Amino acid sequence: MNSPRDSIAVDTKSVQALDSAHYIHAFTDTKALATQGARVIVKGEGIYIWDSEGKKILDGMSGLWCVNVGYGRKELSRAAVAQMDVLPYYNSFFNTTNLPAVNLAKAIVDVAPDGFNHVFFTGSGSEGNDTIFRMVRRFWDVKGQPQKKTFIARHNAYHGSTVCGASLGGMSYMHEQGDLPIPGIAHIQQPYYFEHGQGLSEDEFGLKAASWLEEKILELGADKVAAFIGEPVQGAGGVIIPPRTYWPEIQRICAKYDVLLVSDEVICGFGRLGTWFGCQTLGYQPDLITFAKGVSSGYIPLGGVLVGDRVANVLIEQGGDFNHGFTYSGHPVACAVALENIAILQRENLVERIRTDIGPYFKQQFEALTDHPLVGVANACGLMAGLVLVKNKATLEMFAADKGVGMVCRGHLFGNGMIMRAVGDRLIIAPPFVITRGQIDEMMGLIRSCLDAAHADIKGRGWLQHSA
Ligand code: PXG
Repeated sequence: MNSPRDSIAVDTKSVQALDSAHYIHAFTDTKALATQGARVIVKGEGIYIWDSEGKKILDGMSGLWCVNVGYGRKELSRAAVAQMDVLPYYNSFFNTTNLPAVNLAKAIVDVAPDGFNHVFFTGSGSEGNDTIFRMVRRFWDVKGQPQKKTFIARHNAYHGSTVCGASLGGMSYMHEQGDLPIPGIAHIQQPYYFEHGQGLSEDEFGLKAASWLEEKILELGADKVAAFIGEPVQGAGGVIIPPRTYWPEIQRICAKYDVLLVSDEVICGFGRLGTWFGCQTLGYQPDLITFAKGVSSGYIPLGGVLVGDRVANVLIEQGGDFNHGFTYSGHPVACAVALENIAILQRENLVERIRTDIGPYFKQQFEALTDHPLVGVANACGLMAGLVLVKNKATLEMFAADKGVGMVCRGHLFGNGMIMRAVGDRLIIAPPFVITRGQIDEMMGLIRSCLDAAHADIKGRGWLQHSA
């Protein structure tokens, strides 16, 4: 009896049967899932979730990088109900507005870096990036430089699943489906020190990785390049933390060639790195910021764009109509929930706590995993972390990709009540902000015992035989 909701009676098998009969899941092989059966999640409280069999699971991924204030916050459900009772919906087209949207725009501007005074709301991060794509092109049109159209992004980046989001993203397996990327988008290599930094210090590598942007701008012609987009720390790509020299150099290059700088903060925004926005931790000032997920702690879909003064002034003063928007832009219920979510972050000092207390403790504990025989290196930034699994600790040789060692480890973690993601042979984690030191200890204990079990398993399969 480890669930406060053992009373939720769910017939797992029949839910799984209905699921496979009717529900096509995101990023899933539906046929394969039908034979295996989806895990049915029925309840969450704090940093834990429960499945329909009553199994308690420590959610090291905050849902999908979003349930930052933890599960079961009645303040948020009450905010939604109160707003639904008064005004469940009204649009922001046709010269109308609503109170929660106005108040939320103000609350977001108040926590944003200097120079950000305007917000455009969307329903998701993908729509946020689509909005930026159109907004940036509109900006250069209005400025009389319509040839400045091309976006530069990075391989292994994730910017969403819409046509534009997937095109901006650098996931080759997404590009393969549906002839992406669309024209007008170029990619450069990511700043992944473990893979590309051989022979350089981290600081040297940061400058080198930034120089790939300059090379690409020169190749395309600065007069053709509209913007560079990147995540402060790449999330879905495997928690790729750039060297500290990287972003300031990217900013210098963007300024030199008059290229707008876009920070996709769908994961890093609203506190995950210990500052309200990730660009503040990594030392750069973007022109535009995409946000979603953490703005509402995932309790309700909401995303948007923070528009810096440089872009906003041109669009507002000279742009006239911006012919773009969504039915749910500025949705009053979503905005009311997000307002309360920001109030919780402030009341409970959760962002500051990541910077000064729980973040450093988490980093120390997580990076200590580097001593494990399966771990090449483990790094954390704020409450986001990743480790790379290696076959040989001395040489840092990796396993053959087709072995799927990351998934083997993930299986052990999942089976033992701990959610961590596998991205290739990187294991990644991003726990809720409300996690305590005791819970971090519990989490690290689970991770260590699962890595031990995975190590024995992998050894048993004979995959370690040539290693030290
Ligand atoms: N930008 C970034 C940086 C993201 O992480 C999006 C945009 C798109 O947001 P929406 O709300 O449209 O999903 C994201 C979303 C994963 C994973 O595998 C990550 C995301 C979505 C789905 C899976 O880690 N991030």
